[in-house]
Amino acid sequence: WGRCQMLSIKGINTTVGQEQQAGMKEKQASEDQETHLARRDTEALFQEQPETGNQYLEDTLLRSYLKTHLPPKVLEEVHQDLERFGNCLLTKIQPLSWECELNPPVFQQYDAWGQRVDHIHTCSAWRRMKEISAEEGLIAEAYEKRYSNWSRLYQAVKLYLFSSSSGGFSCPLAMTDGAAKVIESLGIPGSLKNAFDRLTSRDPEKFWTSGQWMTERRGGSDVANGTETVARKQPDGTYRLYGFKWFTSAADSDMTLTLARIVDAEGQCTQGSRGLSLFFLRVRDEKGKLNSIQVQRLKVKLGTRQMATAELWLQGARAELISAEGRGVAAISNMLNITRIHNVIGAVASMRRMISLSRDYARKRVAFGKLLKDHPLHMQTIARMEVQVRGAFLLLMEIIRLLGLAETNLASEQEQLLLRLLVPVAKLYTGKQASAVAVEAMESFGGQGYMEDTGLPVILRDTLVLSIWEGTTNILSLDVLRSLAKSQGQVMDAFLSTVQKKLELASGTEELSPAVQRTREAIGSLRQFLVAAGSEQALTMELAARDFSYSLARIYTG
Ligand code: UCC
Repeated sequence: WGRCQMLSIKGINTTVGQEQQAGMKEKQASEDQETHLARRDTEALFQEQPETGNQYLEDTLLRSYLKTHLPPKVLEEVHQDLERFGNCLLTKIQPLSWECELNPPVFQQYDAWGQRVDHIHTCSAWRRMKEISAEEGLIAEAYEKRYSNWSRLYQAVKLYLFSSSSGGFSCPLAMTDGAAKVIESLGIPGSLKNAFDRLTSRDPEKFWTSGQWMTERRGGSDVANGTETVARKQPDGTYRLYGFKWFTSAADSDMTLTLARIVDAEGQCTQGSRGLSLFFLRVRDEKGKLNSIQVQRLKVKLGTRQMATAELWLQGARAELISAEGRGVAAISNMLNITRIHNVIGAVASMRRMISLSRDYARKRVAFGKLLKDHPLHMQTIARMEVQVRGAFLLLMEIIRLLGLAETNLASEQEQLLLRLLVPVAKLYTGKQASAVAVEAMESFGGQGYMEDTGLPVILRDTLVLSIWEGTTNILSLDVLRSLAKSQGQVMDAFLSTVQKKLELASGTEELSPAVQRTREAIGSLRQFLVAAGSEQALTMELAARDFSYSLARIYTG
């Protein structure tokens, strides 16, 4: 169009002066057109950014769950705090989270004068996250038990809201919670009182985070055979640890729990799981000097780049034995179950965030002459994701409810068994769900979803780890079988009778009858499978472990 205009100007008969004038006019017109075009081109690329408001207020399922389950007095107090926290996330914490992404940790091995310093530099936003975690009681809440069995739920809801705005700080919090849980389950021995107080402190000056060093060079799943680290007893009763920890998340943590094999007087140690014991150690002393540890390097990861994950050489790190000798795996399983629950929190939070953004975008973005929200196929896709996240959310809340009961000695034996079974089931299922939902939700932004600076790829990358760390899907499926074997099938009895009760309640509601029917059929198949598998070799159950666990997750969620 601009070119045509220029040609028509050129075609006008003129005198010399007029020609000059016409030349200027031509130039001006062409510039105007170009500017106009350029602006129009850019404008055509403008799209309104998807946003969320207060994540607590906007989460109707969360609010309805709290209203249904919390005692009114607790609800009133919790509601006020969560509304305030939701605003704080929006205005203060989310910007910090982006800063953490833009300023990942940097490892400095030597100082300018050649001295080995092994310093991990973290950004100020990351350090601020630590302070906020203390101030908000993100760990403390669960241990103070102000609201008895509901304190765990309250804490989990705050973590759920915090998770997708935390810039990766959820990871150290998961391990901190796990470490506090282990120490609490040991009866808070005198030597660990200071650590426990700090892990559960609301004072940013006092607050500590913990690591969980389980993964060594020979692998992270087969802990029993992969752990090479040895512990040598010292005359004062402490131990010195020697070994290589291959994947230590949040390496800037203040303390850690870790496994090692105690060496006897002859220098021998027991191999396998029975040779592993659990140790507590401080990573640095008061002056910041590493505890006979060398940082080999930081890991280069697909996601969770905000957080320093390191390879560490333990070269005689001073540590305290905190489990019975040879009971390390059983002792650290208290930590694992907590970090696995945090993993579920992260999975549900990630799905919720992606869908919230997707929904908002559908209200703003026009394509084919109407808003995305008015395209039925688009809405069907979002609705399917919404069903996934709602199911996952309710499964998460159920686990937290059971955990709260167990921690306040209010859980029946059946509830404790159910908790043991549902933790690996939920971890393995929601980890996979979250990855699938994050990919699907990304697509709902079209090509924009693939653009790095929208922040959406960050969410995807950080979500993909959820099915890997804290036990992969297959390892967790085997843990489901472990819980069956250890309880001699009682976890299944607890599962089936609880589901049966829920179905009886649901069958009173007419609209739910097709869902009730389908769930009953699924249970029928599950029972048949269990009977058939009972007469087969162990391999049958092992091969079926993943599908079996998925069935448990779907039935319970249903
Ligand atoms: O460290 C990592 C990264 C940190 C980042 C964390 C951030 C998370 C944040 C999320 C927020 C968004 S990743 C490291 C992950 N590694 C794992 O998860 C380990 C995976 N491997 C396993 O889980 C294995 O299956 C092992 C280690 C448990 C297998 O060991 P064993 O020794 O071969 O297993 P056993 O012999 O079956 O179990 C030993 C004892 C048994 O008790 P007893 O001796 O009384 O019969 C088991 O019943 O431990 C007990 N046990 C458990 N008890 C084992 N697992 C459990 C459990 N889950 N709950 C209760």
